[in-house]
Amino acid sequence: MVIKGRNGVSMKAHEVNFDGLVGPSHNYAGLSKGNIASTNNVGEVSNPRLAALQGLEKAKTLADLGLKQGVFAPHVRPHFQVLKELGFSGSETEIIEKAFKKAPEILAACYSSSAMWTANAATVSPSADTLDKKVHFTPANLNNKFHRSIEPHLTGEILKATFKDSDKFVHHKPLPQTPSFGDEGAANHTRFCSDYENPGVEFFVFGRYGLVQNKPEPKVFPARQTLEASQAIARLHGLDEKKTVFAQQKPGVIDQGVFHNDVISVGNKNVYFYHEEALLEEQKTKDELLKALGSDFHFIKVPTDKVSVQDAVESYLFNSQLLSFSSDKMAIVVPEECRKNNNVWNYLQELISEDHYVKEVKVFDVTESMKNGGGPACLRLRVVLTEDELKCVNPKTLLDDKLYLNLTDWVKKHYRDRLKPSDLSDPKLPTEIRTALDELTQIMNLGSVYDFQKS
Ligand code: SUG
Repeated sequence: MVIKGRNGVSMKAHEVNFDGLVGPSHNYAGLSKGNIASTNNVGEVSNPRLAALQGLEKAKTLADLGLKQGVFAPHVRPHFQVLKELGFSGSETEIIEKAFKKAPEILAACYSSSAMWTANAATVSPSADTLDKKVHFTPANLNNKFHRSIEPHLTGEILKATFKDSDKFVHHKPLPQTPSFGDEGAANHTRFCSDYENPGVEFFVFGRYGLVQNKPEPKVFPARQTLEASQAIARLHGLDEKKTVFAQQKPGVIDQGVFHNDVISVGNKNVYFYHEEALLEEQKTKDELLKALGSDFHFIKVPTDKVSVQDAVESYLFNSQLLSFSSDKMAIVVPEECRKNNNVWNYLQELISEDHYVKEVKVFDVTESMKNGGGPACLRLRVVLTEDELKCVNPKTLLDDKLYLNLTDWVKKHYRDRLKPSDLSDPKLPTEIRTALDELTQIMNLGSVYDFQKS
């Protein structure tokens, strides 16, 4: 049945996955302490062209299967403004030369293509959940890592260029840039619902308290998301307190490499797929979720004796996408690395033969992203939109055959197939990137979203 809202407008809603297009400077700089893949692959030669094509292939395959799929443009790199703010002066060539010589780690951070992991771009609340019945966006401040803390401003601009209509979409500023309000966006946020158009339960998982002392927290690696940040977002978005649940991640698993909750659990509709070690207070959280949703909730708990936390971190089993292909059938989209881990692969076979909802495994090769700790779920931001709201999205950001062809041609024309750390000193690279991105803004009708197009 199609629900009709005010003025007879269709209120049916869809989950639209917006995948981050990998940027032309994708490289392995080992920038993310606590993210084991990033640390382990530091200095390796990357292939930006392959990385971008792998991402597009995943998005297109899912679009061809009938799912709604969008794309977010990459950020421009290097971030010259930040390099200047850090005291590097002169012409752009001189800035690069000096930074490479004196502080290559700063240059690498300012060259990172990390905005590709759009699960960290923002937290999004669909209109069915918010007080003013508009879709709310808050770009994540990402202040735990320098290379990511330089993303929020442009992320906000790209979101505004994609979701323009102020009658339907509300864009908030990122939270204050201080560790107490560390916010990593949708990587620690899940929305449960009986159907996308119905009011849902918004579930925020945090790694530590930002302002309250003497609370459990990890000892080895940083916890990036704070409770205070999650609470602020819930307030800003006008969420119903009775339908909002907060829970802490187990600090010990962060110390084993689970730097975001989406490395240890994933949810879709009324299904929560999670590892036994994911939550500090598992039963309490489940009770709260059940009460808040007030209808059938299906919990799939993966036990440690079948899949260890180490298996989960190596394979990224939980950094999967749980996607609804019909009202009662879901598929789990996993990275190729899941096939290579026997425990995980055996578990997945068991899951699809026994589970009532999850009926299929779809495997994708996103190795280039995985080597920096980003699996299928990191590469997408979920935005639930009614059909009416979907009509107001910039159509050139929604993936169809034509956009896919344009984007793959564009990648093949502009991207290098090899990038090693010393290549970041190449004075030709910034111009190469700007030429590519200038063309992209036309393909995706983004306007002059990049600073270099404004001067
Ligand atoms: O923030 N990696 C990203 C991976 C983000 C994954 N996102 C989610 N789980 N939602 C990060 O750690 C590595 C970049 C480098 O080392 O060059 C990096 O930023």
